[in-house]
Amino acid sequence: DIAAPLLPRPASVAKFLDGQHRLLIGDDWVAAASGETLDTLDPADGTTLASVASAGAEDVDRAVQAARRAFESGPWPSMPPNERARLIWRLADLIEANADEIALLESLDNGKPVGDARHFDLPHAIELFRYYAGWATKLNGESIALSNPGTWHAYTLREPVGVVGQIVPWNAPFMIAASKLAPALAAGCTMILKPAEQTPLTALRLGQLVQEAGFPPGVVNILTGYGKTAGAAMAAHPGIDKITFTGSTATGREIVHASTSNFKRVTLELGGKTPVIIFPDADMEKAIAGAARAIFSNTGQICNAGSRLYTHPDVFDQVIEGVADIARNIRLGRGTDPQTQMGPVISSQQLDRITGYIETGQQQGATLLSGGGRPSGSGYFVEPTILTDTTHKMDVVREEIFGPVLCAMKFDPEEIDRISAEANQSDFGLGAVIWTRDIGVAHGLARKLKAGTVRVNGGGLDPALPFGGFKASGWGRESGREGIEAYTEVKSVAVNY
Ligand code: TXE
Repeated sequence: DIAAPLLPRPASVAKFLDGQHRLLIGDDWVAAASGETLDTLDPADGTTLASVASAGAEDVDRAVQAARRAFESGPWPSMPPNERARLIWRLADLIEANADEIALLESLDNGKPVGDARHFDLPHAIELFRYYAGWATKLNGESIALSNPGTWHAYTLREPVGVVGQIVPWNAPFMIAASKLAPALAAGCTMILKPAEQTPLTALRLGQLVQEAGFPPGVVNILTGYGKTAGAAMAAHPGIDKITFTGSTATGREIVHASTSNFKRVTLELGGKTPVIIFPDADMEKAIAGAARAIFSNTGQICNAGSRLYTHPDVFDQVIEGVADIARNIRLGRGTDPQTQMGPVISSQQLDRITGYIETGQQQGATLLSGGGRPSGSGYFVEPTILTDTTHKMDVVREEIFGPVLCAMKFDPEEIDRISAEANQSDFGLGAVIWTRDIGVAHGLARKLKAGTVRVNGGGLDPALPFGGFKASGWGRESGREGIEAYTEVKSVAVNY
């Protein structure tokens, strides 16, 4: 069994796990109306970590009422923005003070290496709260220059959209929850957050910190529960004004259909199939390490994981040998073990899905260059895997695998248009990565790629940078100015003087 024995858990984490895990509705932690619970598992060994309340339609209804009261008659939207900003900043401070504990909980629940949670997910989440705390006082409308002015003038207001439902996946639970809560809070919305059933724990810890920070009751409500019950009830509920969702394209489609009940505003951050394009003039050492990181970080469970590698024929062998060498040396293990470089995937379903893709890929003609195996044991582990001889006809190249599986291809170097055409040959359009020292190639290609984010030579993630996708990768953007404006309605006011 490759999962090392469990390390002793710090007292605060053990206490949290042993406690009750209920729903935060208004100012109270309550059981689900049905009394039902669901178990969250440790993906490193399949054992139960904790049981949490499993919310149903009735609980969604109660949470909507609490959020509606807080929005219509509570102090939140009418609170001076600088006071809202202070509360959001206080929440960031509390998260920072508890970051070790939250990172460990995230690692236990999701399986990711605790160092990744502590040094990537948590700092980014904290920065998101601080970045958006600043926006609370800067959300302006405009004075409008009319095309046919008379004795009147006009301006726009940006008002909070209202009660927001936020549905979060399991791959980066705390960070993605932060990316939805922070702008919604700054805009003056009230919200119902639903973490994924596989990873409910850090959202519940966040709920405790929201209370400790002193947010008015009902501003943040947290419902743990299944997608088909709690999530679907949120998407359909007429009392919710906006849904923001990160997850699969199929579920995104269901949410869109359900949300037409009252024409909710909808923001969707869905799947991806990010191309990584390597030119021969690139800094090869960095490009190879970057290509490996892009697909193996978080065990490949990243919406913009670099799952399609396009390499110039002259450096193809060097690149894939380099990436394969890294892959063979990645240390798999339990996320809470500080030696671990790659944790398990989230669930037995995801494990079956990923190994299924690796098999189908080979049946359809791909060559397994490295990995492909499942280490023995009860955890949901899969080796970092590289497939070559892949083509656009294969499922592994077209569909999101959401695991550590790279499809390596050569691009035709004749013209830049052909390279972008191949990279764009996908239903998705979330991210794209370019490695080159030629600024003409970099900027020229960046314009041609149909992707919400283009990274050249390893640029990263930032709260100020809009994030989202073209095509089937979603609707709208999170982060940056666009990310907070998505939580507002624009109102035009015309005044005859
Ligand atoms: O996702 P779902 P799943 C992709 C990835 C993965 C696949 C399946 O390809 O292999 O999705 O994962 C809630 N109404 N991504 O099935 O179903 C659910 O409870 C409302 C990409 O786990 O999309 C959870 O909170 N909500 C991705 C959230 O949706 C519903 C991250 C995500 O679950 C619902 C995760 C419904 N009918 C998976 N059904 C990314 N873009 O980063 C489920 N949910």
